[in-house]
Amino acid sequence: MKNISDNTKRTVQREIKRRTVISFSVFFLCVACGIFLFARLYNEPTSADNVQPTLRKALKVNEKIFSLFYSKARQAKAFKKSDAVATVRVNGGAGMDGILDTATWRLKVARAPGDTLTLTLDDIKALPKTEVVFDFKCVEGWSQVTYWGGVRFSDFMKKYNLVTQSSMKYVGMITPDAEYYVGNDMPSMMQPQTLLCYEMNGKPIPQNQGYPLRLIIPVKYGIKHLKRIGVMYFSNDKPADYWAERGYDYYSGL
Ligand SMILES: Nc1nc2c(c(=O)[nH]1)N[C@H]1C(S)=C(S)[C@@H](COP(=O)(O)O)O[C@H]1N2
Ligand SMILES: [Mo]
Repeated sequence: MKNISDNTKRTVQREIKRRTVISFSVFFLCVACGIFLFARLYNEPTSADNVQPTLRKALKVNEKIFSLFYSKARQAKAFKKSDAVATVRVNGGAGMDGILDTATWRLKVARAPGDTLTLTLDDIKALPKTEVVFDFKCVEGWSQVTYWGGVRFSDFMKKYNLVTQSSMKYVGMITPDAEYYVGNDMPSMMQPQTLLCYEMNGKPIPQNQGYPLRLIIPVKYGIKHLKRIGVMYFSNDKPADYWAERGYDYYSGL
């Protein structure tokens, strides 16, 4: 090392300095860009669905990716009945006012405009019963393993010959008072764990958890599991969705 000339030393020093300046410049540029982009996103006016258009675009890309990898075979992890909690958390009371009486309640299935099929709870119970135990997840951040029984949505569609309806893209559901409503994509609805559900822990569903009939759709977050179904309809356009209107992801898949 003794032989390194002063000239070479100076060149090396200069190179170190040059690189240091470049590193710091790039670093500060990145920080500045980050602040600028964040400020722009933060100040972006929200659109009709209460979300900044840029964030909405990102959610759309997410949805495309998830839909692409989604197949009918995909199922939520199944649990044993003994894993299920005894006390099931109650969450969300929109469209749940008052006590529902099955003497007057009917499930209204809008096959097409002006063509509505009207069913009683006994009509639904007459179909084969299927049970599912899965980890119920709410977007608020809690989850619990719960145990449900009812009729597979796909069995229901077959039984009532809803063939053209099942070729449509979405199923919409509305509470009897129209206060809560959701839309779900047909592949998720036809998935074998999706139930028109009338039992929880082997007993009729309690009033506040969706009596007499609720949706259980294990491949989706809780917001999509509409309690107390009044009306069901089919559409190629996205049905109105309570939480999507308030800024949540429409797809809300797990
Ligand atoms: N009719 C109706 N269904 C609803 C809701 C609601 O407010 N009204 N909330 C949803 C949400 S956010 C969750 S997490 C689940 C909770 O179901 P649970 O009360 O049986 O736990 O119901 C969903 N279905
Ligand atoms: Mo939820």
